[in-house]
Amino acid sequence: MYTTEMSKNPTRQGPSAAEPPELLEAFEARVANDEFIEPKDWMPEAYRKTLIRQISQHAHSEIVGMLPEGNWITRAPSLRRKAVLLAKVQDEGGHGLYLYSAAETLGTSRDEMLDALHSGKAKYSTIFNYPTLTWADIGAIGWLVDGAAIMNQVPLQRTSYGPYARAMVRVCKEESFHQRQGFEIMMRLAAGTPEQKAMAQDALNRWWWPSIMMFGPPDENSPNTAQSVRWRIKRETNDELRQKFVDVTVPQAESIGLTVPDKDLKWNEARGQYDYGAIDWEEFWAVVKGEGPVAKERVKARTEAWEKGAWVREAALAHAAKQAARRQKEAV
Ligand code: BYC
Repeated sequence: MYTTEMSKNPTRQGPSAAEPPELLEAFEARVANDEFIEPKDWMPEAYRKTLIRQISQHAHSEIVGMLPEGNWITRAPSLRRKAVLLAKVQDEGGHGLYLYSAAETLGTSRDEMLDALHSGKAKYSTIFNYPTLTWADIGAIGWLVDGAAIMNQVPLQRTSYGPYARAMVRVCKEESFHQRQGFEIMMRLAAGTPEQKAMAQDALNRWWWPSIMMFGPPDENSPNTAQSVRWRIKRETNDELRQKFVDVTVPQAESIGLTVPDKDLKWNEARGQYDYGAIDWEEFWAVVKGEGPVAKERVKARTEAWEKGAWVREAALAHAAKQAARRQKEAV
């Protein structure tokens, strides 16, 4: 089963005609009633597949997301910053594990999902295919990337699939600390020497547009949104979430004296929201297709980590087998 490739048609076509109408009707009614769907409940195949696609992509994003930040642990400017960053990167690893477990409840396996990541078939968030060039990038990731993640994931706490919704509760609490640590780094740099402030502004310049791309294509070009909203997998659309993120983040930038790199950004009194400039969707699709500045490096790093960790998996399995054998012996 492939996380990305497998799901294309059924998901976008909605429920298959072959599914028993009474089961489908009962399922739709439960979703409409805001009940959680649980692993052993009947669900349309396309619902299962789109969840595996989204949850596994999300899990991959968490573990690939450890790389750009992990890269700065040894270079963080103080022991406190190192400890905080180490804890944050460890949290992201934990998020990946909850999410892989949630996807496994839908009938896919960890090995299948990781195979799809390592072979380049699976997607993960475009944002992690950009490099972290300076310490300020770590601030920008926490502030903007975790900030965008929170905006996207808070509604997912009410997604219709129970295990995904429950995983999101803890993930969102942790992301909220992550966002604050990033903003605190940016705040300190922006209030520091002219060089430090310039470093913070440069990081904002490079991370702003990729961060607002993270929410996915505009609604009119988002093939999955309509069905996912109907099934209450997604509770808000890509554009709705992007707008909320812009509205919350622009005043934060202003409050620390930084400028959002968008000459068309302006408050729209009538809408009560910011208008923002055109997003470079060509760049977005190129990065989705694996052409991001450090895309190959990211997949290579994950593949090597998997291969080098083989002895740990083997040792854990051997230990579990020995324990099971001992328990069986004791039981007779
Ligand atoms: N990057 O129809 P659409 C984090 C793909 S990690 C790559 O709108 P959908 C963190 C999309 O998959 C945060 N691909 O799709 C970790 C689809 O292709 P397929 C990660 C993207 O699923 C460490 C196609 O474009 N968060 O928090 O309805 C450190 C059409 O799109 C992207 C999640 O994963 C993208 N940005 O909506 C710090 C949240 N956008 O699959 C922080 C959960 C779109 O049909 N995921 N594509 O071949 C979601 O909410 C949704 O899956 C998305 C996309 C909004 C991302």
